[in-house]
Amino acid sequence: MRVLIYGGSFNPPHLGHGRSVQTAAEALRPDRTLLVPAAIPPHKNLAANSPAPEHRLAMARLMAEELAGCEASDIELEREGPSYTSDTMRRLRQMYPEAELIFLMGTDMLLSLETWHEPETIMALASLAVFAREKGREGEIAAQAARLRERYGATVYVLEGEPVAASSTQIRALLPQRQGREYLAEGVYGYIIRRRLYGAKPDLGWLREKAYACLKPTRVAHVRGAEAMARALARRWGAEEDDAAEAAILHDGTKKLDREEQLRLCEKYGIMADRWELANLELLHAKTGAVWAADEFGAPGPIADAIRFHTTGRPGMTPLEQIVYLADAIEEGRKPYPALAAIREAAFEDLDAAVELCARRTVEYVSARGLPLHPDTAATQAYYKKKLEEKGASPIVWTAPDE
Ligand code: DGI
Ligand code: FE
Ligand code: FE
Repeated sequence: MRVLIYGGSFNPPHLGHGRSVQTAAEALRPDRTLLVPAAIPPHKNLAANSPAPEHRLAMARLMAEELAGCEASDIELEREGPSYTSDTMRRLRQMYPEAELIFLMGTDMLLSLETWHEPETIMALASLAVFAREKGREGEIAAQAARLRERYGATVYVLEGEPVAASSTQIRALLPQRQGREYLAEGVYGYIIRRRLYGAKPDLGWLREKAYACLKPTRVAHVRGAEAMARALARRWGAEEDDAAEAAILHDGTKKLDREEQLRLCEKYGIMADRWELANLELLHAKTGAVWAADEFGAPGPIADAIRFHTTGRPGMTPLEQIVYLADAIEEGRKPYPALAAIREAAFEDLDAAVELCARRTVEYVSARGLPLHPDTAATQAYYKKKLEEKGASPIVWTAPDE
């Protein structure tokens, strides 16, 4: 039996790791392949914003699921203190008394092996495998392999093949820029975004794909329109454009759920539907959408709040909240309604005036249909009316042609 072992910080595990271990497995044909995330890597300090070992293990497991014949092992997380490879090999020897253990390592690890904790133990218990990858370092690698063989009786496999160029450091730097997804297994990327590990923000192409899959096909055009309008308003008002887009992409994510499903989400997330929301399901999706976006896609507070208040608004909205509230109401594909043109124009002139008019129109719309008015809508209209008066502006005069 042969067990291939690939240790590392896996911070995060990426497709470069995946390709390396697969290429090694093709050459060495192990019966088992283990990714072994270090709890506390002894050789280097983890970057400051590194997630807990449990997260790195969970991500290694998710990546392993997408690699044939590969699994992640928690053996280094079971131990206290630095994760010495020699201890890991002792443990693996107990688990696989008859097996050839093969420890896959990078060039620098091979070259520095003798400075590790108990290198003789590592080489006595395990064979070593290294890629002859780095151009110009083949000589160094061959010399070190020969030296370890001679001096310690080590078995060293020097493997052919050029693994993918990707580094965890580089990926960690890309994730907050909404980039880096192409270096990660799908499950790992989703895990990172959901928890916003490394300060990650979602790639918006990826997010659209995920969010649209939750919509009725007929609603996709509206959400696209809301994103475009949110972007235009964000540019106009100096808000972060991609954050506005993110909120818009997610804003109606629970809209298609029926009453029962909405209420199940309330229960799941421990939120209460108020009596207006229970009376009019149109209102509830804003509340469930916000917690859904936070839970599924890690939407941070300001974005979740913009979703939360996109239907009714609220007093004292942030610019982002105002932008999403208005973008939803005035996107290019909105079925025409009275005051649409006036709100659209106002949205680029004065955000407060536009929000006031939009809320005022909702009050009129709701009362014309005999629906109960949500107190948040009433409070929003009153708040912005007062705010306009305080800044010496007056609410937009607008009367429906038929009124
Ligand atoms: O989800 P969308 O259709 O894109 O738009 P939305 O989230 O703004 O929802 C609009 C619906 O919500 C519309 O049918 C009117 C309703 N609504 C908005 N404010 C109130 C309201 N319904 C009641 N009963 N009370 C309100 O204050
Ligand atoms: Fe909505
Ligand atoms: Fe909407």
